[in-house]
Amino acid sequence: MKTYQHWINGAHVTPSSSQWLETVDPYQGAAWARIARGNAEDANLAVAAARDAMYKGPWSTMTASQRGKVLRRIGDLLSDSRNAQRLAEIESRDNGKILAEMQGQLKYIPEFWYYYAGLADKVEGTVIPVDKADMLAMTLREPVGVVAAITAWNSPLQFFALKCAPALAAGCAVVLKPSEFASASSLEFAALTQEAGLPAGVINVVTGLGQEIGTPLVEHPDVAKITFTGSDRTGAKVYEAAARGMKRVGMELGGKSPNIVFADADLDQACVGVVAGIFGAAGQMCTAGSRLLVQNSIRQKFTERLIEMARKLRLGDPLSADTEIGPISNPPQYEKVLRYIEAAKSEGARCVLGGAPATGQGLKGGLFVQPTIFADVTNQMRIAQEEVFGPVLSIIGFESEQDAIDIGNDVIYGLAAGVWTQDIGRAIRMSKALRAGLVWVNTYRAYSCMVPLGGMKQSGLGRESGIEAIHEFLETKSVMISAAAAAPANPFLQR
Ligand code: TXE
Repeated sequence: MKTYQHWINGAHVTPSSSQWLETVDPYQGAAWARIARGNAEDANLAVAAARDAMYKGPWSTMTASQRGKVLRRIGDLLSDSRNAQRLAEIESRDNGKILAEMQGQLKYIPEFWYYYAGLADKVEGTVIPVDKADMLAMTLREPVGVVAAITAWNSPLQFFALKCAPALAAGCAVVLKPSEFASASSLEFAALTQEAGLPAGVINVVTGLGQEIGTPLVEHPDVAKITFTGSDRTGAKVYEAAARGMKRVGMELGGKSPNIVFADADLDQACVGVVAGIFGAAGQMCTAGSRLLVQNSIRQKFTERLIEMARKLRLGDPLSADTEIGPISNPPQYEKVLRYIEAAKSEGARCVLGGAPATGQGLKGGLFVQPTIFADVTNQMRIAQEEVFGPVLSIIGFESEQDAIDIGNDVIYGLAAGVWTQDIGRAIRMSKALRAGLVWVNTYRAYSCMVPLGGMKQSGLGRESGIEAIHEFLETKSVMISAAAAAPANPFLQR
């Protein structure tokens, strides 16, 4: 069994507890590696390494252009097909995401590094035409400080890029704690960044349980900013702890995104978009289009079409090229998905596809759930309000555009939304009316390193991707310089 230590200050480091956690392959249903079970002592070590790298080491004296070049080389290393394939296989094995999707993701992840490499030396302050005589006033944009990045298990390498690329471009150093369910790819990737010339201590990866090493990281006095991806419940705890230290936070939390199909839509395209939006990654996406709002006049016809397409999805070994849906990533998540299916049935939702664990040939590991569709869902049901994070779709009918807006917005979340219509006016009206951080029209699950993504309402705080993300890791400092030739006559008169 492979053993993964922490990655601190450019070296593999044994956990101070000498304890380890097993990491399970959700397809085989067996442990394939062990990771360090970190604690506060390890957190201290990693934060000290990051602080020293940021304020004393070579990172502190490198120009922004030089930092950008390192980021570019990180992108190059990820573009190397051997590295990409190795990382894709590790992540597939660790969290069950299908290899084809991982390969696609890894083809794109370098773009994040290139984008922020280019942005690193374009961070500019301003000169203010200040209303004081003999004075120069300006703003400097400075790195916020040491960043703690806490991430979830569904897309570890993607989260690594989303958080670390803008943080490093801003000049910060990072301690990343990936999920205890899928830490291997982050550790492997962190070690690879050294080959790109990233100085030791700029990226550190520590592993373990949330309470044992996540909490000490969040509470560490030398951590200035926390960037978190995970559940809204844990996010709220982290937010509270961060508030006590007046730390900056970025939160990428859950969602219950409406995917809204109007009768005037191209129904072929819409059907593919709805299936991809909920059954891609076995529904384990924060942006999953888990509520299908479909106009009543086409509801029956569209539901039949969906069932037809979803029924054919191939479940199986995530490493096999034929597989379209892999297992649920870990046992607690598997149990959670099944609990929601039962809750939906008992609330009166009509199960029109799936609704049970998937068993049979090729599904030996046991963490498979059938693609599941519930019809006759009302927006008050738990299945319509709470994040399942699995391959479970709820269908809700609506009459008018206003109905679609009201139902679409009637959840605590506001991460993403999809709209399918051929009517341009309606597309614009809907894009404006939906309370979501990202609205897709006639597409779903389209992401770009240049387009900000983040939540409204309880889906989070701040934005990842795009130019906005680098500002999340910067602090404004104002500088006022007197050019007066002589001291003021009255020392107490404010200038
Ligand atoms: O998340 P947690 P889990 C949702 C999804 C899923 C649920 C639970 O609904 O069913 O979250 O997943 C660390 N202080 N999403 O249990 O608990 C933890 O170790 C500091 C949505 O994985 O939020 C892990 O690294 N850190 C999501 C990270 O927080 C703590 C993606 C996330 O764990 C901590 C995944 C603490 N007290 C799940 N407790 C999305 N937004 O994409 C835990 N952690």
